[in-house]
Amino acid sequence: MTGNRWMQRLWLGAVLVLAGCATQKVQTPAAVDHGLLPPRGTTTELNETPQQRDQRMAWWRAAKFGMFIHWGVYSVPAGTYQGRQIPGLGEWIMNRAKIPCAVYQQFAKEFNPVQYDPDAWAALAQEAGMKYIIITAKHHDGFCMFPTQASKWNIVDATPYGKDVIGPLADAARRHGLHFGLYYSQAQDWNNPGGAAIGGHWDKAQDAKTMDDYIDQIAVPQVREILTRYRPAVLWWDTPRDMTKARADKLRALLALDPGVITNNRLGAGYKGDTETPEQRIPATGFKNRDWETCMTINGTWGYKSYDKNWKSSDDLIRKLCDIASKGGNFLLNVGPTSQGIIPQPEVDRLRAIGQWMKVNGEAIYDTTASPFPKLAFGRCTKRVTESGTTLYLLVFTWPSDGNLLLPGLGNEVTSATILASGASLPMSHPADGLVVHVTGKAPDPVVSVIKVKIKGMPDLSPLAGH
Ligand code: H79
Repeated sequence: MTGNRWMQRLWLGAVLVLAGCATQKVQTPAAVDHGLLPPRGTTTELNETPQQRDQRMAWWRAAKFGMFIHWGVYSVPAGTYQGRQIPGLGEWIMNRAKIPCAVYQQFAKEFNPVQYDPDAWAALAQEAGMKYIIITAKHHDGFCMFPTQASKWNIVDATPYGKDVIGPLADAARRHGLHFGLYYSQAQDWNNPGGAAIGGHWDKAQDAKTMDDYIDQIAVPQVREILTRYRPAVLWWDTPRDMTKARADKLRALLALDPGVITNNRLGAGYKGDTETPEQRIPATGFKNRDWETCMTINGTWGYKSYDKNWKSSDDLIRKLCDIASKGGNFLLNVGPTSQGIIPQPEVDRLRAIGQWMKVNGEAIYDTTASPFPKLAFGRCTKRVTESGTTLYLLVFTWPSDGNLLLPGLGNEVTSATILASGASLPMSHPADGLVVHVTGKAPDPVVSVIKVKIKGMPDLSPLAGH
């Protein structure tokens, strides 16, 4: 850390102390220390200008690929309760099997992730080519993976492990140059009384308080804790069941604690947040004027299930990443660690395979925007527009048997076409129906080969494009 940065920190510290003493109001944006993160803007979505919003979203838009981590007490039963394999998502086991609160809480006594190695997780994300990590601070079972003053139902007070796992991962992520975000299930809570439950409560302990009590006594204080303690770059809400405007407003007001934070569209009460969040699916097209992120599992569950072997192939995942990037979105790909603190090997293997591809071809993914073409016979495309022109990255899923990669309707003057991996130049021709890049032999990459095409100006497509 440079001397300058220390001075800045000292100054920030002084402001924080003064702000804390003088008033109970939230800190001014200037008082927010982002650690190793770049500045995340200075104002909330309520009153920011489009330019400020672009600045706040810039790192996220460039990142394209992130790691989702679903980790909690549900990794102890790992999909099995009373000898029965419970269908559905691993993290939903308490709800699906209607496990009484007192019984479910016993699982915490077996949550002891002594093999947890946050640096290894961050290194794995980095090796995969991911640029951010988002971990479940609290899922629908209400269990906090961080110490909290609001409830004893947390990793420090309720498990033999007895230590925070969020802070060490935040530090490790930042050491590896990754942005760090938190998932917080704000409405559903099946253990802290008064929390919502999709399908309704099944244990009278859940009725001991109202949902307003739950929001005031659990959700609001805990979101305040995580925003101030870990400074997440993303706050990922989920399942806004029974979120009235009054309830949502109390949580939304907390975002002023870190106005640079990026939130999704799942707070509730009609708040749009910053990002659309298609879950387990890739939309047919991107979203008009909206940032978006597909979140997806590698097998069929978010939280660890010992017997779910329904693994997507690494080839499939690489193509999904390309598909998403070609539509202007981000890919938030999940891992579900065990109660020992281990990311299952099939997930590690797939992330490494994606990383191998990204090491060679990442230029075609990071900091790109959506394809200008509605449809391409050979695969997908991304683009990067700069003052000196546009680079198109052709993501070739199907290597053409006739050797022709047609960009329908593209009228621009072309500067060059190369194979990204080797730099080899490729001949081109410009027939009436678009631009054709000519390739020979077999695909340079067995999964997705990338051709880099530089053109002058912005893509200029005739009305015939895509027809
Ligand atoms: O955290 C992961 C999921 O647990 C969470 N979002 C991702 C990121 C999620 N919670 N709810 N849902 C997604 C959608 C709700 C699905 C439901 Fe069901 C259908 C609830 C009841 C019926 C799935 C099937 C869960 C129980 C049965």
